Order: sequence, then structure tokens, then C-alpha cells
Amino acid sequence: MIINLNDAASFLKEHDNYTIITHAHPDGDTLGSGFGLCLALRSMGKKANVINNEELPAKFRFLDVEKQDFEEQTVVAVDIADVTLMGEDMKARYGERVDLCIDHHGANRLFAKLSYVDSGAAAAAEIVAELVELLGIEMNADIADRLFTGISTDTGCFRYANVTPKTHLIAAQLMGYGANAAKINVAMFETKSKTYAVLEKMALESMEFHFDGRCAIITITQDMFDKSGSSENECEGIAALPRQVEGVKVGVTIRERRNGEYKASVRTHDPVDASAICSKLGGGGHRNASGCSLPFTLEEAKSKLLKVIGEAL
Ligand SMILES: [Mn+2]
Repeated sequence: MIINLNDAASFLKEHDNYTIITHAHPDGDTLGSGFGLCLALRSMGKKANVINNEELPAKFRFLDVEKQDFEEQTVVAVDIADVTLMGEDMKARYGERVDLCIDHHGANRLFAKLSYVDSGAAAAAEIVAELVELLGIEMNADIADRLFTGISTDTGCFRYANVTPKTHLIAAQLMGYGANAAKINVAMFETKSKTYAVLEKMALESMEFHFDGRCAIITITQDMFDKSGSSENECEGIAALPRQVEGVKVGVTIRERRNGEYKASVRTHDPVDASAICSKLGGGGHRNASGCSLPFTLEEAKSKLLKVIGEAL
């Protein structure tokens, strides 16, 4: 059932012993909104943990909070548009029993008992910031750092079209409560591990152009992960690279998974709709940033993508 922001706030007030779950290959928003909500609930005197089925990427470890000991009663999902995005373990454990989903993906599949979805919010963390205010929770620097990280990362450091005046106002308020914006932005956008830098170099070497340079495709193979020492949980930033090339309307990053299947991240410039491209292949997401799974060989995956991209262009 779809609920409004007030209902979501009431729900959080009325329940306790929270398990907050994030999506697989966690990014700054799912983690920032998850850990921010966790600390906010604790400051209301409630018990709350964030559960992840994988180790946090090193750059996000500063968001982590110590686990509490309690019997889980209420499950809240943040920034998760569909159960398939939870990862297999988490989907098996929680897929059918999410009580409340807080999300900003227009394509949210409404898998939770209650869903609050604001597709106008730049980040799930923006929604959590609104909930904190609505609940009358006193914001502090620890919560503010986490929510700021979510907003900053999901907006590419406030550069993308999803940024609204409200995004800036909320970010400004978070800075007022002590969020260390400069430090967070340097850590998120100006710092890369050496293993990632080597992977990025290989990824750029793989770049190829189609449709008179209007589409650029990068391919990352498991072999590249092995040779660079990098891992899938630090490669999110690569998805932004192909679209950075002048004239490119559709930037695609195809990533080989451990099981030999492929996943594509599609980034577009307006008017090309990334979510329309990906939904034709069973995926989805946002207008300028979407993804889909491609259980095919690399050649097949590429030709299926090129076909729908050609239609979109
Ligand atoms: Mn998000």
C-alpha cells in the first residue's frame, strides 16, 4: 500500500526493534539513509540496526554504526526499488517481510507492506531528512553526515538533474547541523583507491563508440577485477565515465558478474530516457541512470543493448 510522509513518520513512531536493509552493491545513498535513519530511530529511544549481506566498501565505512542486540520486529527498506536488488541472501530473508519501504525510485515495485515513494526526491536520504524533521528528532552531526553523504553521492555532488531547490535547502540544513560537507565530498569524489585507479584505466581502454559517437560502451570483465585487485563494490564510479565524453547521449558500462552473466549500467543525457532503454531489457531505474541484467554472452548482451539504444536514439 502506498502511504504519505506523515503515515511513514507515524509508522516509525509506533514501532520498534528495527532492522533496516539496504540494496546490494550498496552506494552512498542506501547506506547514508540507512545508517542515518538507524541513528535517528535510536535517538528516539528505539532499537535499530542496519543489516548488510556484504562487507561495506572501504570508502563508506565511516558511515557504519555499532550493532545493537535485540529481537528484530520491524523491517524497513531504504533506497530499494525491488526485491531483486536486495541480493540473493537478503531477498530470501527479507524479500517477503518488509514492513515499510522508503524510496525515491519512480519504478519502485511496491513490494513492501507499506511504501513511501517520492520520485521527486534526489536521494532516499532527502526523504529520511524530512522524516527526522517531521518526527521532531533533534538532528546531530552524526545523522547529518550520513544523510549528507546520501544526497551528495546520489546527485553526483549536486550536479545532476535530480537536484531541486529542496535538495540544496536540506543539504544546507544538514551542514548547519554539522555535516562535514567538504570532507565527505573529497572522500566521495576526489579520492580513489589505487586498485580502483588501475581498474579505471583498463575500463577506459575498453571504451568503444557507436552511432556516430552518440553511444559509448565500457566493458569490465572479471579478468580486469582480478588483474587490478579491485572489486565490484568499488566500481560504481566507472558507470559515469562513458557519458562524460562530448557528444555521447547514452553511456553504457557492461560489467561481468562472478557467474559469467552481465549487468549494464546506462547513463543518459536528456532527452534520452535510460529507464525506458533498460525496461525493454527487464531492468529499470531513473530517467538518466538505470540498469539491467543481461544473462547472455557478452556479444549477445552488447547487440541487445545496441538494438534498444539505436531505437532510443
Ligand atoms: Mn538512491
